[in-house]
Amino acid sequence: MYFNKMDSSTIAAIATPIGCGGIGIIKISGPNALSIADHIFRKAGFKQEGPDTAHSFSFKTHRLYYGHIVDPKSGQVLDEVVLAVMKAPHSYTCEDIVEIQAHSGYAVLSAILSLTLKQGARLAEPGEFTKRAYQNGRIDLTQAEAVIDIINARTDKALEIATSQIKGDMKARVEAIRNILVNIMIRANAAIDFPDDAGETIDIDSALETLYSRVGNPLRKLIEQYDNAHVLRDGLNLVIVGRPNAGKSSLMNRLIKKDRVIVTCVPGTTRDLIEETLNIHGIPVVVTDTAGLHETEDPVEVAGIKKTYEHASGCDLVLFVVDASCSLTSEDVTIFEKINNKKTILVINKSDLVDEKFVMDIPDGWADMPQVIISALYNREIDTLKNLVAKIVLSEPGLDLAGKIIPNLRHKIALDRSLGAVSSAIDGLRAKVPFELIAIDVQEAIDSLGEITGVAAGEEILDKIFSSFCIGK
Ligand SMILES: Nc1nc2c(ncn2[C@@H]2O[C@H](COP(=O)(O)OP(=O)(O)OP(=O)(O)O)[C@@H](O)[C@H]2O)c(=O)[nH]1
Ligand SMILES: [Mg+2]
Repeated sequence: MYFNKMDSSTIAAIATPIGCGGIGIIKISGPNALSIADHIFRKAGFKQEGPDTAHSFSFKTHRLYYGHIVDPKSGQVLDEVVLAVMKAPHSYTCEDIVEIQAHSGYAVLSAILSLTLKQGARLAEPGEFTKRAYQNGRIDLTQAEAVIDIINARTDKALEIATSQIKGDMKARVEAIRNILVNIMIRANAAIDFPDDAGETIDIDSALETLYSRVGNPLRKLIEQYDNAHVLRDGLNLVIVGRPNAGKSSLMNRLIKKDRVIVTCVPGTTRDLIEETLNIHGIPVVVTDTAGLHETEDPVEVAGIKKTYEHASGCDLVLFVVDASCSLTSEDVTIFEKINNKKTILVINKSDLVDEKFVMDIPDGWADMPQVIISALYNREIDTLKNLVAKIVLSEPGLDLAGKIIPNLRHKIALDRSLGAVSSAIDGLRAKVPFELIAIDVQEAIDSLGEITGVAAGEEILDKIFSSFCIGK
């Protein structure tokens, strides 16, 4: 496994959010964690002789100790605490860990943290505790990433994906595929070293079959699962577009169930992108209200319209709002043409202004768009629209999460690269190119998979992953 320089310092950080609360935790990890705790903790009932609290108290592992944090210089008691002790290697980082459970307030937590620093600990960098768990071989990179996914999960489905990953499901799948490639590589190397025996070492047909069905197919499946289900992990980007006054902002407010966006009868009310998050049947959704799209010279609107199209081009699903109370205009047609390549729901708004049997007269080319007739003003059929959004997302093949492994974007990029190299190795074998060249492709496929678990991940990848963590994790 690739490990960057091991750091033998003892690190400390506040592990809970800063603010007033019942409990705040300061975490210390490293070879001096126990001695630092020993110097600043006075066990309840311990008779202090002199200001220094160090009493060579012999901590037992996986025990809680009740007592006080005391400044060893002044003898001042800072807080009443519970100390959790986990000795190496049976801890989160595989190092000695002490967690000080104090009261949560900025002053008290900062004071205790600075005491630990005075005793020789160093302030932990973001994600450094998890990085140490990785460096000490307790978890692989996918499991480290799952930690942050669990922290960030906004819905139960996102949490389900993250917990499967922290259990090591992704790691196991990738390692299984990688091992098959490693075996092929061993045989390819033998064939290169002993070309006369190549026929015995490599059976081309069985190598082709293995590369295609035992490596290529599972890689394709994982990539497909990313494409189908990444919205459950990363969230669905939903954009509301339409002509001015179609009722986009009214719809936005209904979706998020609050009066977040200004609604007026003046066309061109919304000028900028307005983003909110909501949960639709377990799917985390980021919904964006946008400026009304039409021909205009107003520089503010022009800027807003440009932003709208840019944003819509990168979204997962468009809600295209039109006004039921009047016929479609050339502006509606222009909007449709610009968003035509995106997955879109036609939202026919202001149903309260038309009769019950109303059917919108739409151009032939629009017939494939699923549609829903709503009234944002009267809150009619908003749930039908939400159900349709969920149906469109969840009806993607492969969205039944049971037993499925959903890669993240970083994994998907590496999987793509690995599959590309495998395809090239298959082409090479068929074309009977020398094993030396095929071995290069197989090695690339192996290395790309190694990047996912960390076996072959460079410092840059590690920094990128761990810097996205919060301090104290
Ligand atoms: N009767 C009726 N009026 C609606 C409905 N939805 C919105 N309106 C009205 O239409 C007008 C425009 O609504 P907005 O939600 O501001 O429309 P918009 O599409 O955001 O407009 P811009 O921000 O200017 O692009 C307001 O007067 C709303 O009250 C509806 O379902 N029925
Ligand atoms: Mg608006």
